[in-house]
Amino acid sequence: MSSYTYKLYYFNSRGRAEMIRWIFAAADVKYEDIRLDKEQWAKKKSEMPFGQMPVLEVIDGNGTSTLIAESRAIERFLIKQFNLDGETDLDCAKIDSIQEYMSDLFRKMPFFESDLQKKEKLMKEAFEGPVAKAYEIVESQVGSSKYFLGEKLTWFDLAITAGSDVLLMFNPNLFEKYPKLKKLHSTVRCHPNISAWIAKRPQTPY
Ligand SMILES: N[C@@H](CCC(=O)N[C@@H](CS)C(=O)NCC(=O)O)C(=O)O
Repeated sequence: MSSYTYKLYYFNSRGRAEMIRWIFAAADVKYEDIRLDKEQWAKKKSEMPFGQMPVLEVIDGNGTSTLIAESRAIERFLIKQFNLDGETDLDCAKIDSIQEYMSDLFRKMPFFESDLQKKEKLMKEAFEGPVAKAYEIVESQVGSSKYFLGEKLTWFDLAITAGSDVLLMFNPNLFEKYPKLKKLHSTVRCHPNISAWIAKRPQTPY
């Protein structure tokens, strides 16, 4: 188990920090979940490596502190620390591959469109087109085991579940045609450490 202590800096929202929080939850590792408001962030921004959050502060046994910026870098570091990757290099590559594909999909989603009418139209098109295609592909790769790659919970199970939670806010019928993904989503959300986190996390709109 890790000998580091951790402080995670982000806003009071799920956003780009939630997957990191799920990784801590799955591994049952304690950390300080520091949520800054706008005023606190204005004072802290210049201390952060790239002037953005999330940032993970890692403090080793000698008290030496390292700041890690970029959500993906933080996730990868913790996945290694807490052994949440696939069991073999090939399994790791399989989940990297599918996650990169899903990340492209998420980057193209119109989450931040400010024109609400336009957003509704773009969302409908996205769910009928690229989302349906991606979920069909992932569904075809889900086997009969407990998690995506067998009996071991990996970060991909966390990523697809947390990602689907975001899509479900816009389309509650997301899983209509994808029973295996629906089951995986429910299995991960019912994992004792994840369900405990979901129950106790601060309630925020996104
Ligand atoms: N690529 C970065 C993007 C980080 C990012 O855009 N952070 C936003 C919040 S989601 C931020 O810090 N905004 C405040 C600012 O730039 O002052 C990551 O994935 O961590």
